[in-house]
Amino acid sequence: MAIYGIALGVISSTACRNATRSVPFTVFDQMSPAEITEELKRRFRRARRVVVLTGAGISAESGVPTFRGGGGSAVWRGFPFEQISSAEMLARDPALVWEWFNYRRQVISQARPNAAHRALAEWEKRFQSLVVITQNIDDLHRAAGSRTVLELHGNIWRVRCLSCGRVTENRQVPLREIPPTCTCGGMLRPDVVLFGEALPGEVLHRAQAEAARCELFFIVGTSAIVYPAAYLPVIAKHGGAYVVEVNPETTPVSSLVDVTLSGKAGEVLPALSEA
Ligand code: BJW
Ligand code: ZN
Repeated sequence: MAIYGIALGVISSTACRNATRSVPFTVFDQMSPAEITEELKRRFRRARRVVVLTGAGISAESGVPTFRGGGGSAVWRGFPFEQISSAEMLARDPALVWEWFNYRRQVISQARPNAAHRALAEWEKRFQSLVVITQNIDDLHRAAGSRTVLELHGNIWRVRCLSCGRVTENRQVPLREIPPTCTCGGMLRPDVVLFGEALPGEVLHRAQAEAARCELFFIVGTSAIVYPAAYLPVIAKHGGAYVVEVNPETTPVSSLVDVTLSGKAGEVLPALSEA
């Protein structure tokens, strides 16, 4: 049986205005639960410290478009997302960047955690330590009930004032004002990490430390090309962890990992829970 995975959300200019999007589908080979090897099952049963690095692919089955995959990458109003999700664009045209985020806030507000997010929330009860390190800004891990979540790239529901620096939660959808302003009168920005910006230092250090000392490291639904997140599986491997990739496509880390479970996160992770 073939799996149809959402590999890429291509968001066009008209699509944005109409709040619709075209999503090409890619046929992926199915991973069957039988491919969960005896060794992985044994390690899964015995592990005490487990770390899971997640990317956009884990939220694809919740209806949140990925950035890359299936050989393409997302475009919005003619802008490649690398351009519009960049520090440079925020400085040049904050209103445009806010419109991009306003659109995505609408999409994400409709999304609910899927079976993969739920499986990871359940794994917290199973292991002595389970840390989810996510590149996602959609908050779906917390919505699923995960408590130990390290957000490397921020959170779409937080805003930061460019004048007073205050960080606040803002769940207004759609935004009434673009760009939104702080109570101090300063301009707000999304509290996310754009290209060319540093990751939150404390979060990154904790993620690196957790990767270095875990026994089992999962890398789920990420193209593993954005740094420094993409370096975490390398740290885990050097620290002696057994590294498992869950993705319907191969990635630059596929050659480094101990085992690749080729399939959709929403099918593979619940199957692992049963292993
Ligand atoms: C499924 C599935 C299903 C589909 N189940 N799977 C070293 C070398 C080269 C470059 C650099 C380097 N170090 C830094 C850089 C520059 C840059 C970088 O990495 N560039 C690369 C692209 C080359 N990095 C940065 O700029 C970072 N900053 C930095 O390093 O700062 C240094 C600094 C220090 C001091 C002062 C100043 C600066 C910041 C990176 C921030 C990334 N931000 C974004 C946007 C966030 C805001 C927004 O949302 O708009 O984060 S980019 C985008 O990519 C987003 C994601 O979190 C990130 C990763 O993407 P992810 O999650 O992997 O998703 P996709 O779409 O790529 O992949 C989806 C995968 O899912 C695919 O593989 C599918 O097959 C799979 N999939 N369905 C399971 N059902
Ligand atoms: Zn302010």
